Amino acid sequence: MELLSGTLFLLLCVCGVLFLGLGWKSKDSKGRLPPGPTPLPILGNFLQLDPNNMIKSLEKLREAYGSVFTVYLGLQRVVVLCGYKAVKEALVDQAEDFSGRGQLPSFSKDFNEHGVVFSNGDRWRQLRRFSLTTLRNFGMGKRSIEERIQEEAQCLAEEFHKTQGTPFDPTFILSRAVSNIICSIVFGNRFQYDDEKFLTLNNLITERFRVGSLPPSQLYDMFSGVMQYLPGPQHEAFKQLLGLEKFITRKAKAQEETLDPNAPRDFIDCFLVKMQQEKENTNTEFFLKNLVMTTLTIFFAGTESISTTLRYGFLLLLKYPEVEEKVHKEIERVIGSSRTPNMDDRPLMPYTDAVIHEIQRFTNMFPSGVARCVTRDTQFRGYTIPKGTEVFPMLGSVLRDAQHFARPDVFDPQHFLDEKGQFKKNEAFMPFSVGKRYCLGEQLARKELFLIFTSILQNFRFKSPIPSEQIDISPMLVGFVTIPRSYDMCAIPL
Ligand code: LZ1
Repeated sequence: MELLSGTLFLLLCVCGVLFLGLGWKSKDSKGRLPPGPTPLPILGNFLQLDPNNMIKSLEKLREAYGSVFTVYLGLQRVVVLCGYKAVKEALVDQAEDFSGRGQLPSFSKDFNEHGVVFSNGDRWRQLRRFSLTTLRNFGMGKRSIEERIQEEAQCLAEEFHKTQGTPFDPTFILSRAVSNIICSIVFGNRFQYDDEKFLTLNNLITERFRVGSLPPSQLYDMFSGVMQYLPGPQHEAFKQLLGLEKFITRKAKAQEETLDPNAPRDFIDCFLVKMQQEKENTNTEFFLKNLVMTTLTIFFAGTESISTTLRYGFLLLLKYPEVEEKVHKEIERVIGSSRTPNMDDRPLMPYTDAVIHEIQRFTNMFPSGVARCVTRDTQFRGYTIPKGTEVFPMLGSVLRDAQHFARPDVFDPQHFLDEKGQFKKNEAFMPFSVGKRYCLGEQLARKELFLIFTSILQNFRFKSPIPSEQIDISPMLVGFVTIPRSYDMCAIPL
């Protein structure tokens, strides 16, 4: 009897699991989901997806199922959008439907739905509006963002001078410079490049991105239910963010003591002022946890992405000296050598602008975007996507869409130039994503790329210690982000 009931119990469990696993089938009876490979219970499409190479696996599925398809990362259903047309129709034409943030377990766990990047609903709307206006209006009283970037670009050029034309790996110095710009905006001050505290902070972020792109972390995002109980580097990532969180919390408390609501010194001060204004509001989204998490996301989103793009860009110039030469010529013609570049120079420099666009296109910083989700049951191209379903807008497939770029796999600034050599916009240029959740740092990033790029090339000619034919411009890693291979360069003063 005992044995029988035990067996029965087991059988019921198995049935339950199978039923749960297949639950999506019955749930979707009201509408058709986009096509996709048949998932297994619990495992989903694990067998069709290589966690070492998620992006490649998804591109393969596109060949079989078309530019809109469904996959299951474990139990998580994901609708994948490929190419300009599909991404634009979803994120722009049905902007409200696709304005949710998906769950990236390896990030969401620490953020726990706080801060501007990983929240949803009214909290997200309020934090986004605040962050956008605060970043946009930064001129108020104190120095503008442009001035902060210009100052940092000059400090970076000085560091380049110290290498005296000998080969060096630009990774660390670039990430310090870019990180300093964010520091100046959120904390009110930059740091010396050898400041201990600054280096610690900076290492926390670099490590976070490195660990976050390793296979166990990708697996974690697929199977967080299991991976959170297994040992492995995925847990390190959380420790790094905790270190940053503590630092920012301490900093915010210190600034509160000396706050002058009439003269906010930085982003944190602006948030503190907003907290005071909303003190009476019991439903306010402006409280310490959201301050810390919003600052944290701006801090770390603004550091690795931009410094990696610059690093990839310098590598591409080493590979194509003739492109670098034309940029030098344009800088000479428009700016000269005696004054600091500013944003008014950009419209006069179509070639440089095209090169920077092409660098961003080629770098493909976020191949699968940052996961979205649909905010309600959504009709899309005759399919029904149930509320809460994750959506991957494959930005990499848009940036290499053969319908929009003549030679998608080749680095060629002509992609952004017309016959007269004037800058030519391309609607498929969307490295910052599009729709209601496009990158809120876009304007900042574009200023930084232009000002740092031109300031360095105004002062230096690049030289590669190895022949340019031997330079490998294919990425070292394509995961949540794209990372170029490491390299050494020489900066010869002009
Ligand atoms: C982001 C970045 C990193 C992680 C999440 C969102 N936006 C960089 N820009």
